[in-house]
Amino acid sequence: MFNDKESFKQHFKEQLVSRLGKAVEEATPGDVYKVLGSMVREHAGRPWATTNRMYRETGQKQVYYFSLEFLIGRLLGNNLLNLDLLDMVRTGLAELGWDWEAVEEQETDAGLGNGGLGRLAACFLDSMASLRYAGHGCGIRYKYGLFEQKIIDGHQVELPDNWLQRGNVWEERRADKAVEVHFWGRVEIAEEAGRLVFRTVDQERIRAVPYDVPVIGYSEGSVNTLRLWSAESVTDMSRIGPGGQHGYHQYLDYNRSVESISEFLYPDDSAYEGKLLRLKQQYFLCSAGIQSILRTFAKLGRPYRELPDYVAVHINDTHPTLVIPELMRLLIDELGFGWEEAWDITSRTVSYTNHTLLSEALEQWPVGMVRELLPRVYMIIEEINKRFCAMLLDRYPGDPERIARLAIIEGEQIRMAHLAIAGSYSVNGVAALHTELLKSQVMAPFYQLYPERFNNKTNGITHRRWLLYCNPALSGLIVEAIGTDWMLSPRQLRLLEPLQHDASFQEKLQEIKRHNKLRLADYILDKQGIAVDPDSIFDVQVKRLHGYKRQLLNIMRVMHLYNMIKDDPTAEVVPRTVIFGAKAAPGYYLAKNIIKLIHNVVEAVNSDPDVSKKLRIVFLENYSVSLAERIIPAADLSEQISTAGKEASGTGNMKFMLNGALTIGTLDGANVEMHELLGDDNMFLFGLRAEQVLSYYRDGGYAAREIYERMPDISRVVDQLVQPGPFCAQEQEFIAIYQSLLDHNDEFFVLGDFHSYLAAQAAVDHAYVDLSAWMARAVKNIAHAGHFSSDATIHRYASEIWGISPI
Ligand code: 26V
Repeated sequence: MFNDKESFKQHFKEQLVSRLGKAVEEATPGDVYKVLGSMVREHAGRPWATTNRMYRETGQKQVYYFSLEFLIGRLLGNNLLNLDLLDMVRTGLAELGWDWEAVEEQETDAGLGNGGLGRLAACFLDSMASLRYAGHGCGIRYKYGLFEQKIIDGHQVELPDNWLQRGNVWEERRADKAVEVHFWGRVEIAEEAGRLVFRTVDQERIRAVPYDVPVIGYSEGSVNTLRLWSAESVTDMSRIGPGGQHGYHQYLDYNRSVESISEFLYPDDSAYEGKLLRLKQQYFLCSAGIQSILRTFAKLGRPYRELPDYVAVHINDTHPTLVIPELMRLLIDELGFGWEEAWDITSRTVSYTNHTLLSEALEQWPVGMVRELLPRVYMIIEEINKRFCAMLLDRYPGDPERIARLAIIEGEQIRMAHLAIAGSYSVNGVAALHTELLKSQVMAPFYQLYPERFNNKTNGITHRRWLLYCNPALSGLIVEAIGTDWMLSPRQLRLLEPLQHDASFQEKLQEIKRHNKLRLADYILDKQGIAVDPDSIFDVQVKRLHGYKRQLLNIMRVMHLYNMIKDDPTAEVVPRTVIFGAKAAPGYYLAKNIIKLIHNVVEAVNSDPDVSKKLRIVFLENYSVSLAERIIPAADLSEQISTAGKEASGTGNMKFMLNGALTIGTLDGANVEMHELLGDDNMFLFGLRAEQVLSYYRDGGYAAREIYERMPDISRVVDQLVQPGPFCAQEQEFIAIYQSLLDHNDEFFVLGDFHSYLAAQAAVDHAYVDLSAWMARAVKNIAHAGHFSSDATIHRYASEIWGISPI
């Protein structure tokens, strides 16, 4: 049906009628999306089956990437791109009178993630399929994804993201592959044939039903599977729960409680909260996923002790750490293994990635909660801890402090990172600096214990979605210049480097950037009613709102700039459009206060005729994958300004670089590696280094109030947070921010880095005035961005952690 354009058009028209029962003229863009999506899904059916059969028949090692989050966004355009059908379909639709963009916009984002961690999982799926690795995703089919953000009077309001409302053409429900997951109950221990056997009775039974989504690799890649689990009631209602109650009302209660498990994604990526429902989600995913893996493995007819030769289970942060005790439980209780052998199998199967250094995000589950909800799993965790501590006592006799620091259970808490490290064979950080800090600070005693387990895998992004798909004009220019090899080997983008100073190439690049800026400007005008100047610097910070990411530093320099222009309206200012996009966790008060502050500044700046000629501020509502695809190609300047040592890697930084934006940033996360590639001239660095930040935390010596008192430009801005004036209608409106800076000594060094940031911004202005030199830097950035392809990252995971090769 996709052999050529004419047959596509023919087929598409027939399908419109036969699937919808409508005449072609009656079809809406929504109809067109649905029919086209179904056709693409069907087209992928054959290669999907072929991939699966090959995996079955060759028995090659399979990787299962467990993640509570997969932030995949839209699939239609990306799937067509990977199938090499995008151009043909676009033209075919146009000839039938349909506008591709309008059709594409019909697809609701699959927003099953909070931010970087979930998006990384999505990029990895794309790379694994495209490079023909046997790697699959294992996650939850949340009924509601990350909340939709509405801004009302400058405040964030969260609305439910009912992304499945209009159906999902990509998923296949596989009722035949359902498994059961059990909660609560009590463990009965008996002796049978000289060994202890454990049976848990009186449990609540849940049916886990997988919905499979094909992950279509690029250009003859594999079609792997993203398996998303949904919680349902068991079908035989006779024995649904403790005591086997079975009244009608009990059933309805049970039903509601079951469905809540896969109801919504937790929207908090800032502070860990020990919520029972979240623990249920984690165990639900782990148990269903591991059972399904063991079923598939059983069909190979190999002994279970060979599991690590055929299966790798990777956990995306500690959220799926319960795969470790769950695999132990199944091996011991269901398959009859002894402890030692089960432990050997498990810890040679599981590997773990850490994504954060922030102590408030490290997961710890209360012992009481785990013991009640998962009694048998808790027993196993306790035994793991007991044996682990015995080993430590052996190794560090007379050092009880060290043992307490390493223990998995400490006080009444289970430390999930400790369990993840103890029960896996590989622990990796996500950028060089991050991994070094893990080894030297956060996880130092573990690094001393198991140095061979620690390794770095710097994050990456898929250039297919983040260049080929979202910036077709730039892709076209690159093809014109260096051919198409880079599409399969993104490092070949290096071939652009000689064109850095080529005037004609620069000009074309500039034209494309301008075109993308105009497209974004249209969107901004349409959505927010703000007119922006496409010749101004598009200065962009889009990412989750968090103290350490320092959107506050950015908006305070805008306030400062406003003050400068008001003081001297004739001052020379290089025009800027400062663009923000950010969701705040619903319970994160300070973050929400910063969103309100940004909106007040938007009001003050954009409505002031002195200021708004040179400066416009925009806050784009509901930042998401599809919005990122529109914003990033249009950016001139990428704001990556986190407090050094706090951002594990960042991946937005890489997307901007690939699309020819220059970075203003700190030496944090993967910015450090960008700087190594680009040098001082091609990046605007500023601020404290990670060691300085560390030494302030360790030894003190940072005094925010002193800076405030010494620096009139800083105190002026800080005071404007609480005094009625341009940015503050009611007195004390931003007292929380004010206090975080002065009373709590500015945890993230906003004031400490303020002048250094201003200096870097001045260097940006200076650089932008010479557009040709700016474009030369942009070319250099694009030329080096292939380094951050998730293909390269995945090759390293495959060879250095999972031990697999492409087919
Ligand atoms: C934290 C929590 C805390 C407990 C409740 C649920 C929840 C959900 C998500 C998170 C966020 C985990 C950390 C995270 O997203 N890290 C980001 O990972 C990116 C990919 O490695 C990396 O680029 C970012 O720098 C890092 O912040």
